[in-house]
Amino acid sequence: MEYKNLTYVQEGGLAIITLNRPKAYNALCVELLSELDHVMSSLEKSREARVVIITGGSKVFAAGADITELMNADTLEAYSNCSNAHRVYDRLEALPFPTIAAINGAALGGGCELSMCCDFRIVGENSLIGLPEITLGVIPGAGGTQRLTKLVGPAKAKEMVLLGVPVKGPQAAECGFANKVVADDVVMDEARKMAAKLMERPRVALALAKETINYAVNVDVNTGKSYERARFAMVFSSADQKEGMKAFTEKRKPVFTHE
Ligand code: CO8
Repeated sequence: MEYKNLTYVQEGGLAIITLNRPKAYNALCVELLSELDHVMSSLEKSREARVVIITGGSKVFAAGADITELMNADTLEAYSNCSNAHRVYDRLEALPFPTIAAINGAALGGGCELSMCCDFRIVGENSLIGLPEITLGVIPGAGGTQRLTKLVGPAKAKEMVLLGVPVKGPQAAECGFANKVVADDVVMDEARKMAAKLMERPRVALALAKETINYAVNVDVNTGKSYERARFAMVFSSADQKEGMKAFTEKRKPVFTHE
């Protein structure tokens, strides 16, 4: 498929998705969302991808849903847009390898929600993060009320959603939204550094650890622990479990094969 609103490149194990709709600040129009959906299909099937970085480039991450497209929606259309966004965003969240949002500039509304489907967020110090939907007379509709609440707690989530005032990079890190805040011009370098470290880790254990933590967010501790037990047992069928533990006892660095 030829993409008009994003680029998708694979550099060895690193897949990089760059939202590319500069005239509309990377607003997530229906076509862009459908291209993202297509990228998810490629990534889910990929034997090569080990880490994904999503960026919007050096100026803006994404300014949310395309307001010009959404403004005349009726209730049924709004419902269907919301379901579609949930579906695509859930696919991103569930990818079986780590994902990093590299955020410069605005990550607002649906853009902020997209970044929350990633495992890590690295933000520039002048980035602008928030869910300003209330100022448009609506509420977040791509998982924001749920994911932001789990990330930063209900009080901060209510502050951000009910007031609709975005925060800058340093505050986003302080409240637990971002993993790291760095100078604007090194956001992508930092994301690449993190990706390189993650690619050294064994693929099977990474996938199972991610899946188990994602599960923890939505269930009680005992249910989560039984899920963990099953995946802990499962990881012992990987070659890297044998290698990782053997290397420790032999006092050497493990050579993981990601099998
Ligand atoms: N939709 C459509 N066009 C947009 C959007 C948007 N969300 N954001 C910016 N643009 C366009 C502007 O209209 C402008 O176009 P033009 O040059 O043709 O006039 C261009 O991008 C640049 O924007 P500004 O002139 O406003 O640039 P500034 O630097 O002054 O401001 C901001 C940048 C702060 C990003 C500002 O544009 C802004 O506040 N944008 C809207 C942010 C917002 O309210 N987002 C929430 C949208 S609603 C939403 O996301 C609900 C999600 C529902 C689920 C569905 C998910 C897909």
